[in-house]
Amino acid sequence: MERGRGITDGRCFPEGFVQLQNPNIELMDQDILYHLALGSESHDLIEMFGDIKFVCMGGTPKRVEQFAYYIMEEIGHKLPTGTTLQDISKFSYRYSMYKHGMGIPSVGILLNEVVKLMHHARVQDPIFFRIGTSGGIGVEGGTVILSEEAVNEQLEPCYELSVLGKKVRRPAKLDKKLLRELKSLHHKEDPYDTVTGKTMCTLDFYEGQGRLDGAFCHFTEAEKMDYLQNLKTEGIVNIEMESLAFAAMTHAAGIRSAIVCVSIVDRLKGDQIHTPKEVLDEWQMRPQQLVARYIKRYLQMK
Ligand code: R2B
Ligand code: URA
Repeated sequence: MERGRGITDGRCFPEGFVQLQNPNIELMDQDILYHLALGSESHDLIEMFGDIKFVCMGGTPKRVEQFAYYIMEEIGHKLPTGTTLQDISKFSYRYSMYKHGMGIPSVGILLNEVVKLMHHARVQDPIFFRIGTSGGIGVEGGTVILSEEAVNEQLEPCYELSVLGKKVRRPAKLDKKLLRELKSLHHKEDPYDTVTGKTMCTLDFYEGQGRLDGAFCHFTEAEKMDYLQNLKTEGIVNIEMESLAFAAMTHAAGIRSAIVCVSIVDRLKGDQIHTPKEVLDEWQMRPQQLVARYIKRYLQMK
């Protein structure tokens, strides 16, 4: 596969523009990005979004909003008088407030539309980050985890979806250079570890992640521990619910991407999230801090 500008293991497209692998789109009078409430003719997407460099996605509106304020502070970006952060998609800034809900279907819909948005807006070489939470495997709560690759429940680095009733499998690859760069931005003074490893993506939080505390459970604690220990042996460091689609779709679109999650529970020690909210809030800032360091360094080097 050809290598592109700044793309280490994704696809190459001229000038770094995001290309769509769908000939239908160019034939349409207008492409309506329904879930983003945007259209390729109703909005000037190039003017609004053409200068985007980074897309940061998270599951909860609060986390994403917090990140937007945090990164503005970090890079010294001021909103024009009279505008607020909610106006951001109207006034063309470097980043936008995109949240997704929980799980692959939710992030999959959003990624379809955000990738199309990148294409219509003629964004060049964007970098996508997923900032999230996860359950650690032998990794204590508060640890930041950088995904080397996303794997499914069969531990294959492969996103499977049904297209016209047939299973299609796509590689769930993340950018290796970006991972190394992020890893290098961990400071030794940080009061937590930053580790790398494989991330397992599941379709369910409870039985699907081997929890004993869902509404349904038909396995024993010994079976659960056996399962989780085996995951650890296979190099899985955390479990969450979006990484497969995120990795596979950004890779297929030739977009460099990384997944930065914090562990909110060590699954080898328990299932329930006991940690007080204030502590969880502080932990959830950690992936944001790492991504902010990357963005700041990028802006300084420009
Ligand atoms: C992490 O946390 C959520 C479940 O609590 C899910 O969206 C995920 O990937
Ligand atoms: N998110 C998950 O999907 N699993 C966990 O254990 C914690 C957060």
